[in-house]
Amino acid sequence: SALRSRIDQALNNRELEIWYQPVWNDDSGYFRRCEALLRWPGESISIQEVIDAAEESELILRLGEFVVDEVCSFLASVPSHQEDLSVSINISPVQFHYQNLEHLIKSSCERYKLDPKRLMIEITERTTIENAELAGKVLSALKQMGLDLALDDFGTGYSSLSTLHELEIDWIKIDRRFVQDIDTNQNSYQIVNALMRMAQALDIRVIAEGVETDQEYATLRSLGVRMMQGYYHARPMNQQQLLAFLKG
Ligand code: G
Ligand code: G
Ligand code: MN
Ligand code: NA
Repeated sequence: SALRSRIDQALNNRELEIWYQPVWNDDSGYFRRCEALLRWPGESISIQEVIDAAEESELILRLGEFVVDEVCSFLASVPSHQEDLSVSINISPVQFHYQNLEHLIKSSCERYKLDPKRLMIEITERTTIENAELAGKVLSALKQMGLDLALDDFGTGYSSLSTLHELEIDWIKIDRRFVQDIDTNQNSYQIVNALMRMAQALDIRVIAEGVETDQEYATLRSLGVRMMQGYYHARPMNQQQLLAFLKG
């Protein structure tokens, strides 16, 4: 397709960038974790459309390699006083099928002399359904390397308690849609409340996504949420901006 060939060109010309959105930790009062997010400066097309198009071909594998390489190279270069910074990377379900993720991440960490503990993997419920068995094997290898595992967009799909348990999920990221109307919709409020209790019982940590207002922040705190990611605390930013942001 036309879009796929533009993505192909963008990869060749290194037009794509990785931006980083800091995650707020209410306990420490620090940002020490962030999510890597693909960006295409100068293009108005949404990144979701880019990912969807890339997933129809082997382009998603090249994109995936680019993201891992870029993130490892960045983390290896951060100043020594910020060496506790860690980054989570979104992984497409397609990558589990057609890419040796374990090898990709291991070799990239070796190339940049990076401790794999500084990486986290974000998968969606799609991965746990479409490739359950294969994904389980790969994820368990990655966990042995020291990576943390997060289930993204939580609450929108079909993950069961047994999935969380079997895959040894360390984090769940509560989907933005529940945060968005947590102060106006009793259902959303009760769902987040229930998710928090479940996470505590299973010893899984929680990040709330899409926190935009003071009120949402306060409500989430009252429900015991400690980690938050959203425009209220920080927007996605490029490498230079992130380093300045963390310093300031
Ligand atoms: O940042 P934004 O809201 O535009 O991202 C849109 C979607 O694209 C989100 O679902 C996000 O998870 C996904 N996404 C962003 N960066 C990456 C990436 O590097 N790899 C994959 N597979 N998905 C990404
Ligand atoms: O699917 P995933 O959770 O990986 O995507 C996260 C996306 O959410 C990022 O692409 C980011 O741009 C977007 N995002 C992060 N914080 C906010 C927020 O506070 N509001 C909105 N509307 N989007 C956000
Ligand atoms: Mn994500
Ligand atoms: Na998400």
